[in-house]
Amino acid sequence: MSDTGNGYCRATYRCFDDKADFGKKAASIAVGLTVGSWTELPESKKAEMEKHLGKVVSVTEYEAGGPPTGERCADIVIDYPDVNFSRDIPALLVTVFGKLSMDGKIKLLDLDVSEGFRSAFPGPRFGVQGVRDLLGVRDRPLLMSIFKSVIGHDLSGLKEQFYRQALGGVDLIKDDEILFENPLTPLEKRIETCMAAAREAQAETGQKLLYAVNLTGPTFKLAENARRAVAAGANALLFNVLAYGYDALYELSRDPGINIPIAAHPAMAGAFYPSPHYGIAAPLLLGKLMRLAGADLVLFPSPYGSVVMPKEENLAVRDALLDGSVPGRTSFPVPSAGIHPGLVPLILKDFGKEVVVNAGGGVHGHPLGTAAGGQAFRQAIEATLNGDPLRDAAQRHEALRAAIEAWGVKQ
Ligand code: 1AE
Repeated sequence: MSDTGNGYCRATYRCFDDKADFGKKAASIAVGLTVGSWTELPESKKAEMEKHLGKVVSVTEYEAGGPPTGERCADIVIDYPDVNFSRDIPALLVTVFGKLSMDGKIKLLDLDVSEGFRSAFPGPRFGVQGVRDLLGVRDRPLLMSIFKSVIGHDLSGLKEQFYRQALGGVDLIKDDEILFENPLTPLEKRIETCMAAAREAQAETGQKLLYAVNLTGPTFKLAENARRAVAAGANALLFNVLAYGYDALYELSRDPGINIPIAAHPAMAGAFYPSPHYGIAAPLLLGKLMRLAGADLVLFPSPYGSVVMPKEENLAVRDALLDGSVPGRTSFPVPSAGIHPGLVPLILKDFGKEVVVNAGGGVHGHPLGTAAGGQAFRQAIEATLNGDPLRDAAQRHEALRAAIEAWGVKQ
């Protein structure tokens, strides 16, 4: 998120309308979301209220038949004075897109916060470098696998599944986001069991591993539950950010008692970003705001797999998470959903080394089993980094060969 640096936070919208005067629309947003009314104010009052008034920065119109959807629309940029809102993400969002989100066809495309606003946000505690340091892996993309078939399973079933994933050489294992507090695998027991499996696997593989346990429960209990998780030996958290709100992530990420990385899950993101007409654009929703709120890793649908996000948007999410010109640590991009080893060359081509390759079905659905699933991914990553076509590498690696036979290779 670039900074405006001048005491204003800048919002960019795309507004669709067949007939509207977009200049007037922009002016009514700038006034309506700040001082309420302007022309009716006496001159003496205007001087007093000036510092609270939103400013229209630009209005760029597209006539019908033009980009981006063929409908008549305009990109409207408005600056909002910091003095109007407190330094928290809910206040910012309610100011720039509270009532406005319900006022016709309008989408929030982007936000650039002021230096003053940003100064309240330390950002990710670990970020890309911190996660790499914890794992001791610096020279390759990371590999994460996702627990599957967890509901209704007990601790021994979970332990077995964890161990097999770990044996495959993954760097991180995340809970399924739909695994909540439950009598069969309660939080502390789950952590103790899985971390014991991680130690057993480490004795075999020599590899460190982060287990992102799903942090759940009522909002006001999250911090307490996270501290319980840390006390039980958790070394990472998974968090459904959009269900709770960015502010919950912000509070967790800066809590001194919760000093482990947090992976943000994108559950519910589809209610916000896919429409061209409504909602919040993916690079802001899953990129800038997640990083600002303190996510160390951010999962989002990839352009390759089963829950598809257009590639241009995907790469913009990546850029928002990794942009080195933005103050604070970078967040690891985790393009996800429907990922299998045959997609690794595409992922690395688009994301380079700073990416977490993440798969559930692509690990557990491997024809030779879960451990072979992880191995196939590691083999695919190594081959791609060495410039080896996957089909050539598959001649030397049984796990990769079986994966390619099952899922193919995508160019
Ligand atoms: C976009 C989130 C992906 C996710 O959480 C998940 O569980 C993916 O599973 P697979 O890899 O599609 O089986």
